Amino acid sequence: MRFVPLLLLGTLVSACAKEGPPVADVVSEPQTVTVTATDYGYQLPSAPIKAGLTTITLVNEGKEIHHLTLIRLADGKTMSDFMTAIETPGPVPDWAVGMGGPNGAPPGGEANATLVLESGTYVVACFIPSPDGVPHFAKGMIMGMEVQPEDGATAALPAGDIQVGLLEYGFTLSQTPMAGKRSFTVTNQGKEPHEVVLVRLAPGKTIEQLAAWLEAGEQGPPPGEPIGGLSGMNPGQVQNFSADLTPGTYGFICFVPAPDGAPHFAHGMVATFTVS
Ligand SMILES: [Cu+2]
Repeated sequence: MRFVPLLLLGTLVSACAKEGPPVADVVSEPQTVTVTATDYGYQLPSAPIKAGLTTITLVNEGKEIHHLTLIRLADGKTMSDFMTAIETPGPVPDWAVGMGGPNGAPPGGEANATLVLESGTYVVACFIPSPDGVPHFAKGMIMGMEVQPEDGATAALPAGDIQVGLLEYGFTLSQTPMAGKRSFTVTNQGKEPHEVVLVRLAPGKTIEQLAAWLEAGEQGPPPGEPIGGLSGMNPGQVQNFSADLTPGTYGFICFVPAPDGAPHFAHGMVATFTVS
């Protein structure tokens, strides 16, 4: 195994020598976009958002848990087309593609997502339900967002500390995370859209108890709290998120509905791990 890094290095060096762009042209720092969430709305930055490697931070100033789901609309489709489509029961149309975004921002906290943004027209929306059962987007937490073409070369998505796979129906982890600030690279390896919510469980509580609590509209004492993750991603999507991990028990969970209408966690899409 000790030869692998040397071989990889050799491959990278020769690839750069042949076709790599000059170092000065590569933008290595991601564009940063900060979005504020309230009960129930978003405040997007006033500066234009460009395509390319981007970190979106969702700052939750509300009293409820929020997320930001990026939905890219096919060319020619509008926000009002999307509003009409989601009022119709059944699957989301093919022209609206779930492209992740920061998930599971606790009240007073934040969540982040790093991704290579494509230019185009997006809808940003929160699908988390309130205690009354009404999802936040139906209370106004939905808006359009334009992403302009990038200026030049952009960096690729960096590899995170831990690789996470999403599939029907479960999670794979390349390793158990250690305490500290950790970055996760999440790939949807399945055939359906998936999300990941990272939760820190309260002592003695299970991920199933937390799922039931969230589904019931966060009533009663919380069995844990979300500390980040990535919103609904279509198959093939890859994004990063980071979270500060203190020793304790954590879980991953997916709430995306399956074709039978049941959320993925009810089909077993949960995972638990202990950070020491
Ligand atoms: Cu899922």
